[in-house]
Amino acid sequence: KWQPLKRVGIIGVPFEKGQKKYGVSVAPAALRYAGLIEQLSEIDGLDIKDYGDIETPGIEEVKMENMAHLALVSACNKKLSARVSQVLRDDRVVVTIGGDHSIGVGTVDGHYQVNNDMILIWVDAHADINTNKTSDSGSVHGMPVALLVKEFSGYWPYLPTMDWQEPLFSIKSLGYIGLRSVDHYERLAIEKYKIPTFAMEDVEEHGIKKSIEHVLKKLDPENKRPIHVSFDIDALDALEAPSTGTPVRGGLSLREAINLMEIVYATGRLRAVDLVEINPALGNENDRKQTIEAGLCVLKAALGFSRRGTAPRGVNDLPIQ
Ligand code: 6HN
Ligand code: MN
Ligand code: MN
Ligand code: MN
Repeated sequence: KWQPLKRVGIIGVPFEKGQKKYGVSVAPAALRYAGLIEQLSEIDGLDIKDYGDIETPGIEEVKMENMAHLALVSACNKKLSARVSQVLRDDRVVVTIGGDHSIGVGTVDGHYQVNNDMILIWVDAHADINTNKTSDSGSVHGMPVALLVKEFSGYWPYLPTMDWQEPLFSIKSLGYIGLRSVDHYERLAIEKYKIPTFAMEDVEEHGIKKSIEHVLKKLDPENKRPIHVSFDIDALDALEAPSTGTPVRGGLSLREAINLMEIVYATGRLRAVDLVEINPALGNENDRKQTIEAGLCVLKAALGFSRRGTAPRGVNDLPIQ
């Protein structure tokens, strides 16, 4: 019954206030400049529509303990959530290009509004499940999962400007792949709520194919729920994707990430992908190029690009002289 949706909608989110470094907001422009739309359009049968960028200028800040730029993060995500819902209602797979990972609040919220049976695969070096009480950084890009899940509402104070976002998504519909930099309370949360998690040690033990298959089976044994993949480029090894704000060595190879995405694509149930935390301002020209290329490879795999190649449609012989 399920088959891959060949219609795709692209959203850019030039937002970087969920963390402290300059440059991650440049990624949507850098990916577009590198040929994002053109490269995706070359995939067999894809119909791409660009919904443009989410801009959030001129928002007045509010003060919140150990949580920087809450009002800006909130305003951006509110707009983003509505746009994500719109793309899904247009019957397109939504591809959101960040921006830092705080934008996961908007993408998942917007997806949940349309498909409340969705499952979420968080592919990341980090678990991004801190609250403002457990975070060492005060950066919201380390908190999106904690903001989204209903089981965490009791761990948050009242958050001014966030009234639009009702955390309804259940932590039982969440799985992790690629973790290797997990804070103490984040690990406690993973254990307490038994979040299906394939940290790098587990990927090592089972391989990437079994890892993603286990997570999908655990969250959705009947293979009937829409899938959202939130892909932080720092899930990749820092040698594969150096231009990112919080790189961690010893991560996924690009081959593993591509394979993960191919497997998700093959389910036919992928409805949303986020690609976040590419920071073109970090590293040298070569780092930047390598990181952007890696991001494009991951997205192409998610949208059906085949490494085997595809024969021309409706043709069964080579051209004759
Ligand atoms: N990201 N756990 C650290 C923190 O500051 O809370 C790192 C978060 C990184 C977030 O890469 O999306
Ligand atoms: Mn992240
Ligand atoms: Mn990360
Ligand atoms: Mn990061």
